[in-house]
Amino acid sequence: MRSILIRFVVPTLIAAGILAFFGVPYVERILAGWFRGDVDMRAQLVAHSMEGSLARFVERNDKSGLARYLAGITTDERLMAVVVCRADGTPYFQTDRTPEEIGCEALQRTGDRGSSLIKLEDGSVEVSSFVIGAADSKPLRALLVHDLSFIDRRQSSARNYVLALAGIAASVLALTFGFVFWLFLRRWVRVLVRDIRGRRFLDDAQSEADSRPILAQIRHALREAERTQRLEIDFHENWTPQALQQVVSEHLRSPEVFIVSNREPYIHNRSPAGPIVQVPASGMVTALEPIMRACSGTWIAHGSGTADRDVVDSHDRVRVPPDEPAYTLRRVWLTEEEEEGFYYGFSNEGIWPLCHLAYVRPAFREADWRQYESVNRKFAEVVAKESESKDPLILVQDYHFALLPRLLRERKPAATIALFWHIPWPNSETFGLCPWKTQILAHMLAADILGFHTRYHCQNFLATVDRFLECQIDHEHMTVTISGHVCRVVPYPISIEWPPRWLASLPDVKTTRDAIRSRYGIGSNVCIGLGVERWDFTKGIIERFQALEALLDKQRNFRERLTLLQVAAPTRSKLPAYQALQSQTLSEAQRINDRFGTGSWKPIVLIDHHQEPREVFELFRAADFCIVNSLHDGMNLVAKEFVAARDDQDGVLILSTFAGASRELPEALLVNPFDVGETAAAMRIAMQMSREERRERMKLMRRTVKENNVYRWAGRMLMDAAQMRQRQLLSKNVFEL
Ligand code: GDG
Repeated sequence: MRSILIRFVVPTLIAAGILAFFGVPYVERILAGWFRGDVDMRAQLVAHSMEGSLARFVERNDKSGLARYLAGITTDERLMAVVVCRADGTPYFQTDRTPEEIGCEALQRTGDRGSSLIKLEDGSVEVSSFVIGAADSKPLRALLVHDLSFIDRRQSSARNYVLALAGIAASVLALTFGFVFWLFLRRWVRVLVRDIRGRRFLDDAQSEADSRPILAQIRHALREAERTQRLEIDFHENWTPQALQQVVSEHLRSPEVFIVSNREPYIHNRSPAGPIVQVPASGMVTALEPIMRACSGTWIAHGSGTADRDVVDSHDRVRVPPDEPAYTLRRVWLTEEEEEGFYYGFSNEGIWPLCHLAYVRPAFREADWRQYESVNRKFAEVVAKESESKDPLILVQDYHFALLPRLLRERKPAATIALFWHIPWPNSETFGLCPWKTQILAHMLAADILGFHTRYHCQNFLATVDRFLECQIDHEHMTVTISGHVCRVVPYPISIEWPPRWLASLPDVKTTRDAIRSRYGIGSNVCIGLGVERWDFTKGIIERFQALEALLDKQRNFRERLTLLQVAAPTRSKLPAYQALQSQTLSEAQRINDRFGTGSWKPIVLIDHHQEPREVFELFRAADFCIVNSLHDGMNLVAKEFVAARDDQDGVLILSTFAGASRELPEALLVNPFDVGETAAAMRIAMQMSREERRERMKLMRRTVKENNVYRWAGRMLMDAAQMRQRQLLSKNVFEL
């Protein structure tokens, strides 16, 4: 109702006021003109009828007769007085009501036959004159004084009438507009509510266009706007932190931005020299850190470092990055039992193997599930407490927080919530193994946006929802409607920052390569194959070793000519599957080195500890080829980082077809990681590839990674979030009316 007042009634009243302000003086001027015209005409008539009689009285010098005659005439309320003047301008006679200010000198203003408006103290008079008697006989002149106060009276009545009329007309108009608009809106509200609830609001409304043309037009306009925005994103070539900042301030209008993840972007660990900061080996952190720098929001994560508690303030907050603070890290503390059940148990022994087809059996334990639920609730509480606005933008990360969207929605109904799933989503049959599948799916669908790396993962998710939940799925627009809430399922291929900031401090490729060779004892005639990952069974490290063994086995001429430099950053080392992988990796590396190694040459150099990001990029620049043969991987950022590191346009990428990155980088040598022979052949081809072909392939891949960098990934997701916010605002406005 308030908006009807603002949009219709107030403007109409303002328009009426303006009309009255300018219209009333105009009407007054017109009326005054008319009345004065009347007075002039009347004066001429009176003069005409008096002329003869006056001449006779003057001729006879009959002043008393003249007085009686004029007294009769001046009883007319509008003819106030008559003054008769001699030829020399002295008064001959004047009637009783002649105003003091009027005398024969007024003749100078009127001339012999004319009139003039004279303002007196208590009103205006019109004075007209005419000649009495023959023109040659020193004639007398008569002045007729007409009272004009009736014009003022009539003007004031006319003004009141005009004002009253304008007021009544404006009120009637405003009420009519308001009423008609209200009737329309009532109808729209019904239609919109139904459509929003039924998720068709922005869907194709072609069939309804005829019956609801206005609504169809709104939909059309919104769809057009969305398409333009999407084109803007898709064809915007130069995605930078500044462009991302612009999206945040212009499209999202700088709301509170939160990222929630298990892994924190900076870990403080104790050391003899005091707390030291570590950047964890995590693709998710690598991708999100630049967004937080751009948005300067709050990142909420599990405080897992040994010195994490030592550096936070009384609210468990610390500003990061430590050397150039740009955003807030809010740490959440977990007990040992919570970490055990939530992180190691349900997340990494349950969901991780469930979602990766690496043939490690998932373990689902009731106690782990309970901890998973309670830690998700704990994080929801922290977000609600940290957020001051009622509609923050919350970007939830990964499979550790599948329950968070609903838990957040219960606490912040107006929030815009996006959950990004960094790992693959399996087919419905596989996901069906999870005993709590329906709870997980229902909680996830409370998000506004669910993001996966590839369309294929989105389709797997929709098929899973279709199989296990009662809901409406629109496959064309990739939306799921459940209990009136619409959730969009969208592919956002994640990426890396461009250019990676670590490159700035590194020397040229040749110098870097020499440094690495001498650091790891690799001869100058030996090719460097590189593997960099968390020490995880999904990454295919053992299969890589087997492929190397097969190559050296079959092609003796490659012995002493190739060394695989393998970074394996320890991760989840408490878990039996990871312990088994670590010892298998160590023994396989040892076995292969023992089998083929000669003198100073070793086929495998295993770096079994965490590297600083700068060291990782040093290795990328030193390698002849980089091998990413994950058995299953949501995206894989190592592949993209290797490409970004090679500004010399050299180096070959071997990439698993089961990594999401293979969809974007077809110029890599694509391999089936389960096919040891094919992977071995790819290593051989990489070593034998001509410089020209390496350059061509690398150029194409660099262009792809540069254009599809992490800012575009974030920009697309944030733009979609902005659209969801616009829709929420629209429907909120509609409900409020
Ligand atoms: C998940 C998904 C998805 C590796 N070793 C060290 C180190 N790293 C860095 C790499 C890279 C990151 O860790 C690994 O990223 P990935 O994408 O390869 O893999 P996940 O950690 O499994 O990430 C994956 C990703 O989320 C993003 O959505 O692509 O599919 O599984 O940045 O350089 N970094 C440091 N020291 C190391 O020793 N500092």
